[in-house]
Amino acid sequence: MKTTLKLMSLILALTMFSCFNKKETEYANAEDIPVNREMIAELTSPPHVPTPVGRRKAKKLIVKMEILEKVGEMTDGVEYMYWTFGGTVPGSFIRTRVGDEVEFHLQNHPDNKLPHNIDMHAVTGPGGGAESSFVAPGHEKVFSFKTLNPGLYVYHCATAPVGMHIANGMYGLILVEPEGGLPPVDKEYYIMQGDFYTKGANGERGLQPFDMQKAVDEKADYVVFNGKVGALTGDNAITAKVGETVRLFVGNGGPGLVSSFHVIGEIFDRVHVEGGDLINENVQTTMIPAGGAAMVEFRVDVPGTFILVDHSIFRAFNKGALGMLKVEGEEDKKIYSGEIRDDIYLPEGPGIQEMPTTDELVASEIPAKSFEEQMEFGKNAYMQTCFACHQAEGQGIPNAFPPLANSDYLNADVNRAIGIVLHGKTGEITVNGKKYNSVMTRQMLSTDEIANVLTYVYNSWGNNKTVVTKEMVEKVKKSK
Ligand code: HEC
Ligand SMILES: [Cu+2]
Repeated sequence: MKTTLKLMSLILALTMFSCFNKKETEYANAEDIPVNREMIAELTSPPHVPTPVGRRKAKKLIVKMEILEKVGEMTDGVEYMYWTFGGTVPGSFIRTRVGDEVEFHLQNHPDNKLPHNIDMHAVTGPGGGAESSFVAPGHEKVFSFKTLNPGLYVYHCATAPVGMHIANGMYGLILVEPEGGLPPVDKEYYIMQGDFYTKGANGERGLQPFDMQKAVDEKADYVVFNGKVGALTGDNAITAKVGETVRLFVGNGGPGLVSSFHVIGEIFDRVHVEGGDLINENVQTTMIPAGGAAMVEFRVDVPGTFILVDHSIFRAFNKGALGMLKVEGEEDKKIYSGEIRDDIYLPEGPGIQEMPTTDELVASEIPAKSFEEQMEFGKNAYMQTCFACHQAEGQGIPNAFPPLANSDYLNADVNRAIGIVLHGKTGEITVNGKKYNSVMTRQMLSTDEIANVLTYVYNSWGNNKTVVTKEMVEKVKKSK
């Protein structure tokens, strides 16, 4: 009698146990996944992302997001009144898993001027939450939703005029991981492109107001990653070590432009196309629509600085859509040799010859006969070789390429400048009070061309009018 009772209770306990232990994959619909316990969501500012969900069970996830309207720097000397989710552009990264019940608290700071709301593309419901979250300054709105579909989703403000709220920076990403989480990687980063429209032209100083007409015409003054020019360059570059796997959560807030996302010198091993389940492999450039996202994964095999761009390339070099991934570690000459040789190629000649010495090169060129000619030839050389990085007026690109215009570094030491053009330059330098830590490759120019191009640079844009001669260049060359 006693044993049967024991047996029965054991069976009962076992069935109860297995019932509670029911595997989540057995739920046909994500909405049936039970949530156990409550948890405050970790929110992070770009380029960082919260801890992966890993094997954690679905939970009631409490998200507290504060809207802040605040002035920030678009680029050197240019300020902008950003409207933000969580104080940054893009807004705080939200990381959830399928089956989570998200209790969203949208807080509009009392110092703000305007009402806002949030439309999350991860939400199944009217307006993606916009209708329930419209909140005036000094108020908090609460609504809740269940994450049904795994993927990487954009969220944004959807208060009229919608385009204006987005253009001012009101967008971010929410990730819904599948059960068990995404496969682990070594490094994860959060990057989001956006286009900005200012009353003044690109670079015009001061606090720049939003320009509605330019936005309607989609004529962006700035196209940037993470809200400003240089958010991911120089000291702000994202980093990895040789051999590590990297996952980029890349979004595009728009409001107007589609991004052709590319990393110079890398091939994406895997791309979650449009942030969904479809995986494409071996991709060079992935298209990220306005209001869309992608997860991009690759292993870094060699050291160096890899440049992130919108491959609509003027946006990268002239409007700011340029970031950097700095990879440290051992070189692998099998994968990438670096420059081995520079030979002369003569299609009609008897095969490959050696590079001639500088003297031979000089002899075959017509040297400049006057200062005016030096300036003319120098300008040509500048527009062919230096312009891409240092820009047309020598103004450079903040945090990436130092200015040659009015450069204290340039003016302080002509032999050093000659050396830089001859041999290239790496390592930290300070130009006009700003630090740069990047790479300028050796410029393949003859002694005459170096003399001309530097004479042009020294006699333009407020520099100290040094005239650089071929002899000066040769002296530096020999002194090496
Ligand atoms: C591929 C991009 C690139 C090109 C092309 C390039 N530079 Fe640079 N240059 C740089 C970078 C990056 C630095 C800063 C290097 C560092 O951080 O150590 C630099 C630094 C300099 C500096 C010293 C810093 C300053 O602002 O005064 C001079 C002078 C200079 N470059 C001249 C030239 C000239 C002249 C040319 C053309 C013949 C040229 N560069 C072509 C990228 C470039
Ligand atoms: Cu808004």
